[in-house]
Amino acid sequence: MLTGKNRNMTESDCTRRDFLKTLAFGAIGMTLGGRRLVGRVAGQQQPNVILIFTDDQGTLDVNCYGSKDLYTPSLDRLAQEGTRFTQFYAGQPVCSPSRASLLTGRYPLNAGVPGNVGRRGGLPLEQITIAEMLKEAGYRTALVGKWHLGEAAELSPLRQGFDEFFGHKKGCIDNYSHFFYWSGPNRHDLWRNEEEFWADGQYFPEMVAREACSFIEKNQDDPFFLYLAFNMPHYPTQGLEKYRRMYADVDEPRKSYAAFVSTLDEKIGAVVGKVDELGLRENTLIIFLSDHGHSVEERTNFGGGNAGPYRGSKFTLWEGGIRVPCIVSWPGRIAQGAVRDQVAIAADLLPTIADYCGLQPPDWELDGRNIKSIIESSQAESSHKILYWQHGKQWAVREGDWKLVVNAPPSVRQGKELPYKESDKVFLSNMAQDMTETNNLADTHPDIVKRLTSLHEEWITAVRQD
Ligand SMILES: [Ca+2]
Repeated sequence: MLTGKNRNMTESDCTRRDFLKTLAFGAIGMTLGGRRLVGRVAGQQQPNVILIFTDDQGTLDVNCYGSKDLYTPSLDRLAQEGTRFTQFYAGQPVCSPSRASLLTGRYPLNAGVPGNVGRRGGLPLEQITIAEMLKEAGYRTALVGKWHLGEAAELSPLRQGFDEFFGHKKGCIDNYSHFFYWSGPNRHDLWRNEEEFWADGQYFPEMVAREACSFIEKNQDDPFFLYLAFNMPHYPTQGLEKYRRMYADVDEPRKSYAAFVSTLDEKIGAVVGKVDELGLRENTLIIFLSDHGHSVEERTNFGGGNAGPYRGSKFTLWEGGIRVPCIVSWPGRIAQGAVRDQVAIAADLLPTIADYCGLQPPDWELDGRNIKSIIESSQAESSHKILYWQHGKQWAVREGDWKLVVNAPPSVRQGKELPYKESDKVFLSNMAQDMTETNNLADTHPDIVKRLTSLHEEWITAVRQD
């Protein structure tokens, strides 16, 4: 493992950067003079990469995923112009660890972020992010939107490979005052790089889209990486008025949530539209996914998202907590209008992006696997035989079609509480026969429960660093 928890920050940062240099320059024996070509596979063009990460968007909360009541033309079009996954998983059902997993290509525990980050802590500097990988390969990099991986200046996105940062550092903000109101003292939380940025009354989603478009325009002649981490449809659900009107006849909490999803869709459309307008689309890999399932917290009016037949929501390891919409689009390179049913996970995106960008495969320890072959073929084998999750006391293992969920709380399906017995704390499902996790097979298949339990024990022993 690349960890250096006992070193102080400056030393570990240097060590990490030296390591990156060794990795990048040593991998193909090039000299410092060839920086732009470092680590690249000869002759391959470097595409731009836009990674769109949405916040608390439910499993089916894009029309093309099955929510027929939504208006999401931009995401539906992205799916038509790309390949859509039906069994794509988040690393955890909550914001910070899911983000850490996405950016590092590791399980959250291996990325040093086991749970949500508060005023202290964050993504350890020795972790290597997609931004660092691409920056070393000559990309201009930016985070626009939500960070939630450390509030301290020492844990800034600028210390994790991003040349530029515009957005907020905490879990959520009011979209007009840019204050965090949800625990402790109310605090303003809008930043341009490490400078506090005041923009009273300006609608944050519009600012995010504008910043993203401006970054793309500024860097249109050079390869860029844009991590576009929208804070929508996370509460407070403050959709644009035209969408509130559009859903006027829908009941709450769906009404406010849906209006915010359509606002999100519009802003994604504005950014993709900018890529089209500049003629960059055929040289830009666009990836869209949500950070985990929809919220049923009080602050989101106890729901609004749609996980369809799936059980559970945010904070749970049932499918509705971790199965997320995911679309990859690169016209000319990736099949359009295609659907993939193979299992994949957010940590897979780092090595996959590396491959598409013509970089040598990362040779530090990753949990994610390159899924380019799956993106290219519905017949390719899944890159994972086994997947693991840990969220507080909850844990889950998926091995092929078998999924064991332990200590998950009682849950909802389409707003209704599902029956839950004490014995359901150990819940075994066969996903090929019952993706809804309705019938607990633990009693009838104790051998499988035992095998998946030992897989979990081996894994947790290997990853736990405390
Ligand atoms: Ca979230």
